[in-house]
Amino acid sequence: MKPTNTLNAIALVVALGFTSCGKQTGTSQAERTANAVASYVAPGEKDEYYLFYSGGHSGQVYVAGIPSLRHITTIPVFAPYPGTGYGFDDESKKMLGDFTWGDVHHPALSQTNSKYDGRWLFVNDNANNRIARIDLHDFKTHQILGPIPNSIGNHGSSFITENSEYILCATRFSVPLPKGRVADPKDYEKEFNGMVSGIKVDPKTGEMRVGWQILTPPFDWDLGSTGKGPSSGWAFWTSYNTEMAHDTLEVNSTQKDRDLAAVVNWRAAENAVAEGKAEMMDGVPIIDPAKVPGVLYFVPIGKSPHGMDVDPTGKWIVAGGKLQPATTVLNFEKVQAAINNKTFEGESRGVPILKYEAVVEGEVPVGLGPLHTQYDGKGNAYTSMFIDSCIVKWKLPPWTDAEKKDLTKVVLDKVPTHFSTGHLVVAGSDTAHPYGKWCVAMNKLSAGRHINVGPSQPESSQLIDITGEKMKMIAESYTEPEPHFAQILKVTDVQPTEVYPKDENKDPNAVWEKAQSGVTRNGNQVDAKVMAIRSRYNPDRIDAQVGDELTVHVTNVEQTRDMIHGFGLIEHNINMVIDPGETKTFHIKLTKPGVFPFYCTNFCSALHQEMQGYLVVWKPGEGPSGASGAVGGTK
Ligand code: RUQ
Ligand code: CUA
Repeated sequence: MKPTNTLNAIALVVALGFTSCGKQTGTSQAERTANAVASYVAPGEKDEYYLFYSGGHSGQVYVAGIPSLRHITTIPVFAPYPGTGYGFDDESKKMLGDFTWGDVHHPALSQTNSKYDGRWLFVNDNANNRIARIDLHDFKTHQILGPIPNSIGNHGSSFITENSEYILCATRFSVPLPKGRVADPKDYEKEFNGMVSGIKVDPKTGEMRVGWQILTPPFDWDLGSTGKGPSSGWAFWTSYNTEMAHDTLEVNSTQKDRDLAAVVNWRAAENAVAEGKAEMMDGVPIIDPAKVPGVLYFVPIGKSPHGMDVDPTGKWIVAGGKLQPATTVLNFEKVQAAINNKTFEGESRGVPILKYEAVVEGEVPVGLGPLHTQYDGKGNAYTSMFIDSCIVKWKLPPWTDAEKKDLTKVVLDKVPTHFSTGHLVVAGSDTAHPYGKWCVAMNKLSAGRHINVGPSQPESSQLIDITGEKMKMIAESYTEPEPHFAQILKVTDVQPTEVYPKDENKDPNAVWEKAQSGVTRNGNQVDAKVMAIRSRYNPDRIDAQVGDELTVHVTNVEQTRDMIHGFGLIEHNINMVIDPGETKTFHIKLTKPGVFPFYCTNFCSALHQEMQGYLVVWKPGEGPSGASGAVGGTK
């Protein structure tokens, strides 16, 4: 079919509301009971898995339990979150920089030997070109890297390598480089550049830094995946807009019958940089693939694809072509052979394009709008169908001759979803050892699936049991906006701390007993070291003057699980939440005289309400001890 015809056909299908998956049939009472039991986590019992899902433009990561699908916590990342005081204390404020939002897309759990190691969770920010690290030892954000130089629209990440050596990223948008240079978008093809970035991860601390970058044509890079086993050291991304259009992309970027995927040899990139083959731009070594052969190749794949997923064996790479009713399965062995034998069908900006017929294993007719594929480690693939609204289970190669002749034979099962499933996640799919068992479909449109709460309709996710031959729809739940992908981790594969042990608190301003606490003045700098304990602050009075720079360090000296204290300061936009054993600091310039109460925001005891104090801001020259009035409060 010609592209326009395909588009028309799809438009017609969408307009008619026809889906090949059909409507979900009513479930019998016995099935309802069985499904309810399967997802029921009784009071006092706990879930078996964590679901970490991206919160899109809410800037956060959400944690739900599986199988209950209950929302358990929110991990604030790129946006302030008053619930945990994130974005109010000095440290988290500094991490957020000047931004108050991010667009979280694809979380990645750290891996060792292609298995989740329960150490870190990385997430990318499509909007402000950043990447963040959440430490699973306390489920908090500890680093935000970026904006990444020479990179715009950090969408094609976070894809982690088998031993967490790198987070690999590719740009969704292209601009003239270096950043800040201006060229007319009409000269897009000539003047604009995309980029692949290797973000190096410190194996001990998880600290990230920009390692190197590879210059690419201005295609819009989309989802990617890293290699393992035979494809170890490689990474893959789909793209749209290989037409290199700069306007009306809906039409102009859907002209060609195929788009190009990137095949990146990241080990070769690392070596090329070590051998001095890169040039510096904005402090980063950049490889021009036209000058350094062997680092980057292109492969034609289905039209306007989205997901690109390497299977657990590392042999098969599946791309979903949203505007083609099939997934494209690439054979990595054939990719290697085509590279070695130079079986090319052209080039783009000096980068060879591998011949499609030489690398493809087959096009599996899964239905309309294949978007993203996951694996159970038992030879099965699960693809989300955006247009058909369903999940399709199909069999990975190797295929029999009969199957090869008619690939409809490898399509095993379909389960309807509601509606327009974007992403799906199978537990552990991106490792060499998936947990299997559960699949979560993250639906783009809930379209009336929840009780009516007005036009801003909540998203929905659905839990599917994939243990049997046929998939089983088990449960459905509200999802925070806007899920773009998720990771599932077995609860027993991570051991988060429940309090910060006192002897691990290295904050020089921590105070553990009354004698250490107090207020001191140095010029116009007023420093308060406050101890928080059930249910009082010590000191509970801070005196200062208008014009002073006030720094307050609050230590929660509790070593008891869930004994959290807060510090809310009236009319100063200060809200800190301090976990047991933690010290947090805020800094403000005092600009208005008055008496401002501060109080504990977290319910901590029967006398929680009594946990309060006063910040007394005197007019200059006034105060209890004259012009420099700063007292330590009551002891
Ligand atoms: S993505 S649809 Cu980053 Cu698929 Cu959102
Ligand atoms: Cu401390 Cu409430």
